Amino acid sequence: MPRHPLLTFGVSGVLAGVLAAGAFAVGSAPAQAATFLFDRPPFEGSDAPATPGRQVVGGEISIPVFDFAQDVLALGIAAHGLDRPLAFLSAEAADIPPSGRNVIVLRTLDFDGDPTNGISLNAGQAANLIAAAITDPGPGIFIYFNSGLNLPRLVFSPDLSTSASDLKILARFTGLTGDAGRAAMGDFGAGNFAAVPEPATWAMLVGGFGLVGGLARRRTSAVVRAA
Ligand SMILES: [Ca+2]
Repeated sequence: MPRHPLLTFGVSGVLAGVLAAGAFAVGSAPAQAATFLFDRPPFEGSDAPATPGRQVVGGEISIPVFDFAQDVLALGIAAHGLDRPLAFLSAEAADIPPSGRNVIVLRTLDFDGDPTNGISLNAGQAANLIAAAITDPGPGIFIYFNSGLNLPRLVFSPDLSTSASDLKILARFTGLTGDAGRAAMGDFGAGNFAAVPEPATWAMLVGGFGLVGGLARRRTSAVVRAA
């Protein structure tokens, strides 16, 4: 990084402006937003691609605190084969349309809708409920409430429309357990999800923005990279 006197001066001046504007606008330090970044190929290091068929691959990260007002679950575009924009839906399984949605918060909590045999749902059963509704092939992510672990989990599927696709559990929300956790399923919104460029592209973008962008971003957000 060249240390050009004019660049240093320019950055300092802009930063001072940002800090002053922030102080006037907010009056106190803003809460720090977190971005949970999933930008590695989801089945990297597993045998799922070689032997496909509803394999739930481990390695999920734990998210103890999730701020619904500002935190983001970010998926690498190429790593997850995302060929279209993210389209959010929070709904019961019966209300999932056959196409057009690839980010789903599944509000259904029971795999068979029969409470007399217990309320039970795992990742494969959740994926089955979604696949039964969706007919348009394509990758996507969903969040469901796991009855055994008693918390929500974030899952990637290379094809939401089939019950034969492999699954990769990306994260578990360890701070959202029990009834409070089930109620919090309704708090997820479209703003909590994003598709992001791969690391190389990301680096180019940040480089394009320059040092100002990098410093500003670092000050206002924390990025948690999930392997
Ligand atoms: Ca049941």
